[in-house]
Parts: sequence; C-alpha cells; structure tokens
Amino acid sequence: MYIIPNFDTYVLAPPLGILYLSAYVKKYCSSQVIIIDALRDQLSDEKIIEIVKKENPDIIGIHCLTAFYNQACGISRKIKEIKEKNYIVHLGGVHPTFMPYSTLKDSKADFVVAGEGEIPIRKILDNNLNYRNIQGVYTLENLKDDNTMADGNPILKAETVSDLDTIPMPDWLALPPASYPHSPHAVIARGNPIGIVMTSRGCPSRCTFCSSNNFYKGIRQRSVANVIEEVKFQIKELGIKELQFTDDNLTLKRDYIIELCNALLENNIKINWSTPNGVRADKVDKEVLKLMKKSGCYLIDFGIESADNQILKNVRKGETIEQIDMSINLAHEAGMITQGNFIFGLPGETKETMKKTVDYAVHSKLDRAGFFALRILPGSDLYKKMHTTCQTDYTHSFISKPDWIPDNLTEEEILRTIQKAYWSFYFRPRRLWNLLNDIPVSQTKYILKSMINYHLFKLW
Ligand code: B12
Ligand code: SF4
Repeated sequence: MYIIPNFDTYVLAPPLGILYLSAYVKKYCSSQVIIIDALRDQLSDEKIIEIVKKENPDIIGIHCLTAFYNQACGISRKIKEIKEKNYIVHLGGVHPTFMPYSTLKDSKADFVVAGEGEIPIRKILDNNLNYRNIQGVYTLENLKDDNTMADGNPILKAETVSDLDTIPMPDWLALPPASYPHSPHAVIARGNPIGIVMTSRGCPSRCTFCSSNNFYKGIRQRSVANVIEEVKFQIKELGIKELQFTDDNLTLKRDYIIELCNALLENNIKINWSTPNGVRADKVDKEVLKLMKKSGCYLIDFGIESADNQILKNVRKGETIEQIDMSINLAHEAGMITQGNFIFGLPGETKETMKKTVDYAVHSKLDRAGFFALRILPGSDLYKKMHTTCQTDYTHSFISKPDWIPDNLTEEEILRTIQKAYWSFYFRPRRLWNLLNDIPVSQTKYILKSMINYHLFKLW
C-alpha cells in the first residue's frame, strides 16, 4: 500500500513517483497495490487508519516531500501505533533521501529509502519483505545521526534502473487524471483532464537552490517511441485534453526535443502541451521553439530566478539575464504563452536587485510569472552550506515564507516585494486581459487560494 499524505496546499497532481512504483511492482513482483491519495480525497489520518486496517496490507510506503514532512511522519507514527498488527512502514521520496536519520526518528518507520524506489521495493518483495542489506535502504541500525552510514561513509542511494523504457508507464488507471480537480499544477490550463508525462529523470545542471541534481546525478531519458506510446494511451484511454511534460529540463538535448516534436506531428497527435516545470533558456533556439509550437506547445515556462547576473552566478545558474531574455522573446515570437519563475532572497540579494528583478519581469515579454521566496531545500547545495544558519520550519506554508534572509534584507521586505511583483506584473492591460480570458471557471477557486497563500490581498 502507498499513501500520499494530506496537507494544506493548492498544488495538486497525480503522484507520478508513486504511480511509477505501483506499475513497477505490479509488473515485476505480481503484487497487488492499493494507493491512498489522501490529498486528492481530503482524508483525515483517522480515515487513512480505517482504510489501512480494512485492507490490511503487507507493507506500507509513504510518499514524503519536505512540504508535507510533518504529515508524512504523523501518519507513519499513527500506523505504527496500531495495536492489532505491527505493520511494516517505510518512507521514500526527496525528503527521506536527504534527511534519512531525522525522518526515521520522527516517523518511527521501520526504514526509509534513499533515491529511486523501484529496485529496493522489488528486492524487498522478492525477499519475503526482508529489507536488510539493500542499497539505499536505511534503518536506525545502519545510519548515524549525521546521515552517514554506520562505517562513517556517506550514504549510498538506491540502485537505479538504467534503461527507463523497462519501467512500465505510471499506473494511471489507479489514479486517473480525470479524478483530480482542475488545477493540478496551480497553473491555468487549456484543457482538462491534464495528462502528465515525464520523458527523463535528472538534470546535469548545478543550481545551488535545487535538489534535483543531487537526487539523480546525471540524466536518463526514455526513448521517444516509449513516450509516444504513453501519450497515445493517455489520450485514448484516459481522455486527457492537455499534456504537461514535467521534466526538469525537457529541452536539454536538442536532438531529443526535435525527435519528440517530430514524432508528435508524424503520429498526428493533436493536443495542447506545455512545460510547466520550466526549461533552461540556454537550451532552446528559434528553430526548436518553432517546432515545439508547431507540435502543440502553447506554453513554455522558464526558470529565471533573478534579473541580476551576479545573483545568477552566485547560484550557479549558468545563464545570463540577456540569454534568458532573448529566449523569452523568441518563444513569444513563436506564438507561445511565456511564463517565468523568480526567486527572491537568493545569496547576494539586495533591495536594488529585487527592484531590478521586478522591473525586468514587468517590462519583459512574459505573459505569466511566479514570484517565490527562497526555500532552502534539503538536498540542495544551499542546504548543505546554510542549514545551520537557516530556519527550515516545515510547519509553515511552503511558499509564503523565506527560510533564510540575506544580511541586508528583512523577511517583510522580501514578502512585500513578492506581493508588489504580482500586482505590478499582472496589472497591465495586456496581461490582465489575457489572464482573465484564460482562467476557466473551474479553476477560480484554486487561483483564489493561491492568491491568499501569497498574502496578495494584504495591503502594504
Ligand atoms: C513534477 C513535479 C511537481 C508536480 C507534480 C508533483 C507530483 N505530485 O508528482 C507539481 C507541480 C504538482 C509539484 C508540486 C510541488 N513540488 Co515538485 N516537482 C516535480 C518534479 C519536477 C518531478 C517529480 C517527479 O514526478 N519525479 C519523477 C518521479 C519518478 O520521481 P519521484 O516523485 O521523486 O519518485 C521517485 C523517488 O523519489 C522514490 N519515491 C517517491 N516516493 C516514494 C515513496 C516510497 C515509499 C518509496 C520507497 C520511494 C519513493 O521512488 C520514485 C520512483 O523512482 C520534481 C523534481 C524531480 N526531478 O523529481 C519536483 C520536486 C519534487 N518538487 C518540489 C517541490 C518543492 C514542490 C512543491 C512543494 C512546490 C510548492 N511550492 O508548492 C509542490 C508540492 C505539492 C505536492 N502536492 O506534491 C521539490 C521537492 C524538494 C523537497 N526537498 O521536498 C522538487 C524535488 C524540485 C526541487 N525544487 O528541488 N511538483
Ligand atoms: S533548477 Fe532546473 S536547471 Fe537548475 S539544477 Fe534544478 S532542475 Fe536543473
């Protein structure tokens, strides 16, 4: 059994990692799998416990990101307290991968998995639920409180599946996209239900605020044929009306994105698609953008972070604002909706650089923008450097409060800049008009919730 904990968020989507694990164990271990998405179904812990007792699974895995760490640990403890049976409980996902010791302590789980879950869970199921001596599986016996192994060596992540095509497509029938509310990524979509497809795992870039590079190390890609098969399945069997490629970097390899776009065209797949997780601006060019548009890409998202080149350098972004701006203009010319994401409070940030970023965003060709406060995510290089000096409090809203504040700024200044950025960005006739036209009625509730989350209604 897999559990996705419930927590207060307006960002909701099918849990891809769990759906991959479910499909994998069904195929390779012939096991039955039950998934409880307590977030989608808004289930209380009591209700989850009731289902656990009723279904009586052999082993229970809990998905855990930093954003819902407390809830994941809470449900784990409650399952371990069930008197009738000593359930085997484990946690996996990004947070336990980088914080295995505290996760084990706080959750009272039997073990945690560091890294990708496919191979460890297969070994555990093949081994009569014995979880000892498996790479990437940690208990309080083989782990020290500084997250090193008992012999003092850094922990090893789980073995990975090198050929992604051997992993079956996510277990979509278990949690079909149509069963999710109409705002999966908190972005405004054109069609519902929305299908999610990931063509790769990993990112070779080294941005210091991101944990992806340390989680995966390098990049593995599915074959284009394998991706197209899933896209066709999602359109035909799941009735999806829009497609989101949620790779860390869909356009990373030029040949690959060209092959993918051509395959969508050759297979006559007519669907609006987008890249809501952002692509690197230095990994697109005029020809690629035009082809993407031709094959159905209507929205492209860029991770911009800051308009100040020194800050981009400080966080090892590996791009300049001039390069980024050029790609935004090219995407705009190609006829796509352009979206950019910015982070305030990165190392080197001052009032002047924040103003520069807001001014840039407002006057750019971006149609949509997201402005965030810096979170110091476990697994990121910034976390390694700063975790002793920042306040990683997992209880507050994950997006509306910075974990760390540069010397010459205050939290209030950062949060006010975010509010100001949203208002000045969107209160432009062109953007406001386009946005209002794009928001489907079904999504209004989620948009309002996100605005409240960002304190956008507070006046300063
Ligand atoms: C797509 C995506 C989203 C999508 C969909 C998320 C989803 N529900 O699947 C959306 C936009 C909704 C999203 C939201 C958020 N995301 Co996000 N997202 C990603 C992204 C780019 C890909 C996730 C993915 O599908 N990976 C592919 C699958 C195969 O990997 P996986 O989910 O990690 O699962 C594997 C392993 O982790 C492990 N595993 C996972 N769970 C379990 C459980 C058990 C029991 C076991 C054994 C193993 C295991 O096995 C899986 C298969 O190999 C990742 C970055 C990345 N490359 O992973 C960020 C990432 C996961 N997101 C991140 C964040 C911060 C968020 C938000 C909190 C953002 C916000 N401000 O609200 C929200 C969380 C809301 C939510 N409901 O989950 C961070 C998490 C950092 C952290 N320390 O927790 C990441 C790592 C990006 C980053 N900045 O570094 N996200
Ligand atoms: S922010 Fe994007 S480009 Fe940078 S390391 Fe993370 S996934 Fe890669």
